[in-house]
Amino acid sequence: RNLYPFDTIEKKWQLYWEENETFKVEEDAHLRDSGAGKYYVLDMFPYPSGSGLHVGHPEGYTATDITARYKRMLGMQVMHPMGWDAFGLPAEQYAINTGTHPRETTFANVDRFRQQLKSLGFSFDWSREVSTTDPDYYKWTQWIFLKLFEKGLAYQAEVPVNWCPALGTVLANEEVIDGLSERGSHPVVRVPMKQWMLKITKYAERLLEDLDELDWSDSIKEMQRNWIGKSEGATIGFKIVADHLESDSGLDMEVFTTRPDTLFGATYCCLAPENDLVKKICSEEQLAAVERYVEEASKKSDLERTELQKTKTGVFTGAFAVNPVNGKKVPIWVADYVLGSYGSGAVMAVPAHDQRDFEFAEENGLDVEWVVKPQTKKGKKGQGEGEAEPEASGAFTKDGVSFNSSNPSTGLSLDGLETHKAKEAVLAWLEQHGCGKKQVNYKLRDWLFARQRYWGEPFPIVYDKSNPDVPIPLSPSDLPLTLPDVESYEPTGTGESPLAGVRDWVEVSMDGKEYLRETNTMPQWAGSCWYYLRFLDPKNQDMLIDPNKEKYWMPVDLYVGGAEHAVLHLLYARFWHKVLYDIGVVTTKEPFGKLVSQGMILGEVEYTAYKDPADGRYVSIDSKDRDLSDLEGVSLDSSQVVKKGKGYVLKEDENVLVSARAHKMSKSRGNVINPDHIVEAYGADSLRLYEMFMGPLCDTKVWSTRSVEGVYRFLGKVWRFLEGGVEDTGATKEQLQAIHACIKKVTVDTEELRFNTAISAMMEFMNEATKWETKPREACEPLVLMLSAYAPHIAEELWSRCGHGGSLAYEKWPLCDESLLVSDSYVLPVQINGKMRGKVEVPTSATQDQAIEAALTVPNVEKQVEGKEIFKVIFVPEKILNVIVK
Ligand code: ANZ
Repeated sequence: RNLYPFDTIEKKWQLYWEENETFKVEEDAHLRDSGAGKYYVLDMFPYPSGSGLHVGHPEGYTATDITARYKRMLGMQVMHPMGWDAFGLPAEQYAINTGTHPRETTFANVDRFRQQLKSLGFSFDWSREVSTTDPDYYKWTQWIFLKLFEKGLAYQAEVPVNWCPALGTVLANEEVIDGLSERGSHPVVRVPMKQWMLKITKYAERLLEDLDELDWSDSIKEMQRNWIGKSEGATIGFKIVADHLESDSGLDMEVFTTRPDTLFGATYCCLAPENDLVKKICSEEQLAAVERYVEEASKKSDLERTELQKTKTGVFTGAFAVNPVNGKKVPIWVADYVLGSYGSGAVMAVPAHDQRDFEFAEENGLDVEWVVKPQTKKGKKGQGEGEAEPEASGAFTKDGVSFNSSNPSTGLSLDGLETHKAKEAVLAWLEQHGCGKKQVNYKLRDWLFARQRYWGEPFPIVYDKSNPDVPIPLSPSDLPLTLPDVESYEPTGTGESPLAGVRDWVEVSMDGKEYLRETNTMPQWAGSCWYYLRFLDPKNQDMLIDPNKEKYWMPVDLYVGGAEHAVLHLLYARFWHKVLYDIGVVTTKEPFGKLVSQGMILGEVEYTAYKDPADGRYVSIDSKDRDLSDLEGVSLDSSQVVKKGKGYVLKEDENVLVSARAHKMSKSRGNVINPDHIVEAYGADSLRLYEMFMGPLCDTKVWSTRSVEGVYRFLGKVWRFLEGGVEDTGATKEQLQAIHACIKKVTVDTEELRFNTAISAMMEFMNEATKWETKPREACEPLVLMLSAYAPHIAEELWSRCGHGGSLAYEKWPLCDESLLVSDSYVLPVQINGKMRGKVEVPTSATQDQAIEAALTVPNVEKQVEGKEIFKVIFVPEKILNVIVK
């Protein structure tokens, strides 16, 4: 049952926008200078997967589209582009399975995505469409790589990588989950391999500092901060000694610590299994055990190794370390809770003040020495120095006051110093004696920037056949270096990419010399690191972006996308941007000014009731004497349940509480909603409106197809109201007040991305308007204009039915006339002897006497006052009238 002809209308206006290039945008210096300015609103461009759009895509895209349309109507130049992040594993996996070239798969998927996005009426400037897989595009990705290489920010290193034998490739850390590949869940092991790395660590401090000036949510900033993981501490040198080592072996170990103040409490040291020192210092007796341990550790991921709950394991190496502050010899162990890739891969262990060390010491019978105690409150007596040790149930890890920390023979004493003072004192001493220094560390690691895959950007790098260890960059004029066609997409299994098999591509001669090409490709993140720049100048053959265009449009004013990109994509893009800033390609320090993460959309609520298999009776899920796991779950339809309190109960027996849960949409669960079906049944405008009406943009929301009907009915109502156009009659005051209240609310809410409440305001307005006997232009057209940001097709159609030609996309956003909203009366609560007895409307200017007079017209008030004497009156205008009677 169609409430209005959405199908015809939507097709008509989509064609109109396309033919008229309605949303095409160019820089306009005049507009910029006149003060209206530019607005760059960007979506995280999609990976064009084989399954088409899911309802999560239109969530963010509708939000940005509303903003784009709104800003255009404010007179701004709006940049709103779309493109494809199309390199990556799935197309390649598909190629392996079917032999179809990833290029073909990608083209087909992109076509489908483009058509789907167009069917939703997004106001993209399609003339700016880019795909990361287009040689015209990846030419510049390669160009940026050459710059990174030139600046020493791209280098090769032998690093332990995540090798996945089943996929025949190396994976990035983020592609490994609990020791299994993210795609396909195949086991992953750590092996050393020569790899391209990008030196993102060099930018750690700037990436951290510049977060402060960004208009991003605190939670995402915090995630980036944690990922960068700055920690301030010290490196301290310990001499290594052992009977089996020469007395002047010169072997030293450096540890990184954030608590140099606890140095007197170090009772052992630990090396990471990967630390080169392990082999050098190990005694004959311990060798076998140590080797076995190192071998075992190589099979675990860093995550597994550092899990807090797990039992800390380790093996003694047979060697000792000498504590520089007191000359004490402590045993050196190898333990996998120490990571090879952090700090110096070695720690001094202070069991009294570090929980991991504490557990390790307990497990292995090592000493615990307390050297920090809680700060005593000032004025409290009886907690003198060296007093009773803190309870030995765990480490005391907080800051406090040092004790047991002096060495008379060197004159160093930390006793009585607060932690921060103790740190300073011990550091000064260490620096003076040349055995330690201040050190800042970051958790952030350099970025492993190579994949042994076909479907990615080739590196613009060759190797001299006679000197294959030295990478030689191509010249920028050789770009793009395009991907050759290959016979087989199967990974070679040796760690090389399928490109290695294309001999006539791999072997090149230049200036009479023979070279071999690099056969790795770049990871999928590469293309998405800078796409927001190419949109601004997509066809430029001579440079990545024209500096004037960059200056005009950057930075991105609003960037909307999934929270799953909180660290990797957003950190990588910021890193590249800063490099481009340093070489003068961009003029802003940061790419994305404001960032908003949309919430996830979960599948329809699933209801389950529980039955006793013995007697077939339903059991309420809150019944305490039954364990649900003995019961049989029965899926219910939403028509079989009713809401009761906070939960749902069976319709046929309201005592039976059932479980109601929403799950992430997934193919395997069968709860994926295809947006195409919603568009077919209700139209694109309803889908857009529904996705915004579900709840606040950033919240997790639960899909309900039944509720799409609700917004659809609203649009039907608007249609019936205005399909015949408006009337050129004057509007009444009430009508004007209704529309201006609506303008006020919708404007503020749209500005602040509170789209759900903006829609409610338009619905409220319609509830009023349908009661009107006239349809004055002045009071109706503003609704059409505002609605056009949300439901553009129906709005365009109604606009033309209101007698206008062309599109409303560049009409002025309605302005609220505040003077209409200032009310000349208010509702005053009336109390008699402090008890609420009624309410009365009084003029804003009402005096106390006028207020009493008005109050007495309320029967309930009159009754209370009748025959009594008014003893006292308390009148607070706009708030309360309290009459005391006797
Ligand atoms: C001694 C000590 C005493 C420590 C104490 C802490 C408390 P963040 O904040 O994460 O930087 N550490 C150093 N290198 C390590 C490695 N490669 N693998 C595992 N742990 C390592 O933590 C730094 C602290 O983690 C360092 O400070 C060190 O333990 C440990 F009361 O040194 B601490």
